[in-house]
Amino acid sequence: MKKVLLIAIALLMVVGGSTFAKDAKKKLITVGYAQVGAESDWRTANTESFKSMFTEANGYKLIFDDAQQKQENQIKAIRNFIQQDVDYIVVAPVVETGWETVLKEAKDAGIPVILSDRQMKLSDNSLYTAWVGGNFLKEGQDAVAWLNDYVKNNKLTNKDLNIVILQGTIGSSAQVGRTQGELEGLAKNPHYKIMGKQTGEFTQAKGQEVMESFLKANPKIDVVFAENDNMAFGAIDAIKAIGKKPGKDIIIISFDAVHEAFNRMIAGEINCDVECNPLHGPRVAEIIQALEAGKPVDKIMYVKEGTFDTTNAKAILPTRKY
Ligand code: GYE
Repeated sequence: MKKVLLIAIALLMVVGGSTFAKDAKKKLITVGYAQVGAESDWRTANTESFKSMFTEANGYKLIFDDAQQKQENQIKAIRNFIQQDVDYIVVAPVVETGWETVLKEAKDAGIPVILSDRQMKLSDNSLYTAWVGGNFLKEGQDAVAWLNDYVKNNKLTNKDLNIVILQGTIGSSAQVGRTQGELEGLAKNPHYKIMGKQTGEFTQAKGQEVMESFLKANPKIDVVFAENDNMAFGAIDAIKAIGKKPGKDIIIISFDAVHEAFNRMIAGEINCDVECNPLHGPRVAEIIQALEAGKPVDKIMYVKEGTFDTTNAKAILPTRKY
């Protein structure tokens, strides 16, 4: 009798132990992140933010996919995540449109989709749970507001200014919002002459190439809007190559405000930088934790962002996290 009891207890311990081990494993929340690519310093900081947040130590298993700036790759990645039955799908969509089919597949599989960074334009907003990122339209407006102040403070109000725009990936919400803010703001001043706008795909190499062609077509450019810092770095090289001084002969207004851009502002090569915060890892984790706890989450969450220029860059640089 005693022996039977002992065997029963031992059996219970084995069964109980293995269930416990399974529970511990099950507790890791699996997150598939369909990332845009690795096109910029901003993107590198964003990837790092996810990789350092979604660790096993923090209770997550992260499946990370770099789509190399191609929507078709992101769609494939999302389908893979569905097949692997992840707990959550996170997408930083390359472009705004064309997501309904794959998001419906995620919905049918019962997997919540969280958007981060760029937005999607959908016929049915119930296809995603929440979005967190920057307010790109406001960023474009802030950039023009800075130029308006600069013009006033430097007594340039009566001067025509030739302006070019290095746009981001066409159709990405970061490009759409920033370009809209810029064009609407610039249209209010007849002295602002837009001489060209073209995509530099958010990369330094393409930014340089497009700036070179702008300068060839029109050497009298006064202002450049670069819709991200890496394109601004490329533009700076193109401007230097024709013997002009970036930040002096040509005003440079950029977006993101990554670390290197602060160095460039301190050096006087970038005049103004509108901030776009890439540290979305912890923000997405907060959304997931709320959902796990059955709490409601806001559908749209804008991150607060500032504007920096040569007057405050040096003081602010030591406080920057990316
Ligand atoms: O400005 C750029 C990156 O979507 C806000 O993507 C992001 C943009 C960012 O490549 O540097």
